[in-house]
Amino acid sequence: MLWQIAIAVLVIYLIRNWLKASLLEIAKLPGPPRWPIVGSAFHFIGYSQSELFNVVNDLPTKYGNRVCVKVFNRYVLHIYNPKDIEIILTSTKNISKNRPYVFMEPWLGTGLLLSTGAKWHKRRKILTPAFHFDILKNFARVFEEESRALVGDLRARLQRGERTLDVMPFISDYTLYTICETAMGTRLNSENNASKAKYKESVLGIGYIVMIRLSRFWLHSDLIFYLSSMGRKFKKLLQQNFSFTDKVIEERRKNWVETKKEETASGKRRMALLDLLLDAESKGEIDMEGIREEVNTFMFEGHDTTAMGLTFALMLLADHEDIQENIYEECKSIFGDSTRTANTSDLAEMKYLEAVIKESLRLYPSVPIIGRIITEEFKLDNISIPVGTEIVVNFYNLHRREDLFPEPELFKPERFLNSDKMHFTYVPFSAGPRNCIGQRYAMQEMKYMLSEIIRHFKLKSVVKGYRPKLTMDLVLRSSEPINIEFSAR
Ligand code: HEM
Ligand SMILES: *[C@@H]1O[C@H](CO)[C@@H](O)[C@H](O)[C@H]1NC(C)=O
Ligand SMILES: *[C@@H]1O[C@H](CO)[C@@H](O)[C@H](O)[C@H]1NC(C)=O
Ligand SMILES: *[C@@H]1O[C@H](CO)[C@@H](O)[C@H](O)[C@H]1NC(C)=O
Ligand SMILES: *[C@@H]1O[C@H](CO)[C@@H](O)[C@H](O)[C@H]1NC(C)=O
Ligand SMILES: CC(=O)N[C@H]1CO[C@H](CO)[C@@H](O)[C@@H]1O
Repeated sequence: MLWQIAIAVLVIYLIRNWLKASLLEIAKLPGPPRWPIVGSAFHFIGYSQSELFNVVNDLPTKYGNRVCVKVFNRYVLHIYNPKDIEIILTSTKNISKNRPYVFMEPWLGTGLLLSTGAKWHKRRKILTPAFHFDILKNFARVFEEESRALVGDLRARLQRGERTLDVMPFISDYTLYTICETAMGTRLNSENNASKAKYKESVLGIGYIVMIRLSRFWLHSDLIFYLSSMGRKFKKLLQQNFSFTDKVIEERRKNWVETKKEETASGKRRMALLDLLLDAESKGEIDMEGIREEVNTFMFEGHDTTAMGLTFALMLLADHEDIQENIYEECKSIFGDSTRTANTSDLAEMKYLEAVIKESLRLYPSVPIIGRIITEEFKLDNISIPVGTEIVVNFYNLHRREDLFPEPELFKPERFLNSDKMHFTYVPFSAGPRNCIGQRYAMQEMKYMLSEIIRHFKLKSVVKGYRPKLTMDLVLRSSEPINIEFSAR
């Protein structure tokens, strides 16, 4: 008798929930087929990581510019209209991150990227000075050295007869050196070569596992996930990862007291990001766990995004020799016959190169998709969006909307020459309070490296017009190597 009542109560509860949910206005929006209770959970199962990226990108083609995906009792709203995107990105209230980010937490902690509320505010305040214009100027020396070293490395390869190069792993070594030396004040060398390689490997592994976990709802529970082989592997990867960051922190801590004395004495205050964190620690504003979160966050965001940005830019340039020539001519007008490395005032003159980078980030935004969870009810036109709804903003699709960017698949830097400001139709660095804190840093680094490469080499694609299969975790990736042929100018 008792269990019969229990079942009856359960059924009534489920029906009531189902009715209530189906009355929601967002539930009436188009989306993949929904089943009772599970919703569209099965729509995303059984795909590889790269197929999954395609399934997500097909949503607007199939269902329009506001798509509702129901997964069990969660509603995920995918938006593609600039106006809707503006409302979400400029909101100062609903700035919490959604589910995929939660799966990243064991790794990035609640560092700047993932945190919310008061903690996020406080951290953003501590860290914003690390990207001040004057600090970036101080980084110029590192950017110059590293872009020169990169060219030297490429030259040495050519002399050994290695003309073709898989660019992604090569470039990401340099962006990792650069973030370590600028933000962390720690120089990587052959001594920590092995832990660097392991670190990069674990970043890729972690990203892969998070995405697969996302598409398999039964792995969403921590209990089940950590019992699975994937969860165990995840744990192992995290440890490799932590040992590398811990080394970087320890090294800086050793040198920090000395450096601080010296710099205060010489009146030269150059607080790199990690210095700011150590300084905040001495004032009791952050603890070691907090420092580790931020170092992991910045080490990852600061090297992987620019590495992918540079990789896709090089791929597109290799296919467009005329655009390479335009960059070369621009450099020639700036440097004449001099072979000196660029400095910051030279970079300011590289307008064409800037348009090239922007166009490349339009087609291949390093962070292709972001998400939020709504903490206060609001309206999109006449549709009310209840608390708890997850919002997904897909920059990759937005940037390829034919009505916003005619012939969207074509690589045309001219789009960004003398163009009006693109109001929320082009947002590779996001916008609003949670925009990319490293935006200027990233543009500077990419300009340094690309100009130095194009000044010294001609690039050719191994297969003309080749476009790799894409995949994503937090960052947009190619699931196949991108090989480019280099020859000296
Ligand atoms: C091409 C390069 C880059 C692109 C396209 C890019 C893009 C983005 C985007 C779209 C976001 C918003 C993420 C979200 O709302 O979930 C973001 C946030 C962030 N980025 Fe970048 N990024 C780049 C380079 C960098 C670099 C070089 C750094 C550090 C040195 C960095 C550090 C961060 C941090 C810490 C956040 C979180 C900010 C916050 O929530 O307050 N990024 N980035
Ligand atoms: C977020 O909260 C604010 C303040 O309550 C509200 O006005 C706004 O419409 C909400 N949603 C968005 C996406 O801005
Ligand atoms: C770093 O390790 C890789 C292999 O993991 C090796 O090919 C490379 O030569 C090493 N570089 C240095 C500077 O030791
Ligand atoms: C960059 O180099 C040029 C030419 O040597 C020089 O005129 C300019 O002042 C330099 N700018 C900076 C910021 O060092
Ligand atoms: C919102 O407005 C559109 C047309 O303006 C209409 O088609 C739609 O049914 C309305 N939705 C709701 C939930 O009222
Ligand atoms: C925070 C954390 O788990 N750190 C670990 C990093 O990895 C080393 C060994 O690889 C462990 O000793 C740390 O405890």
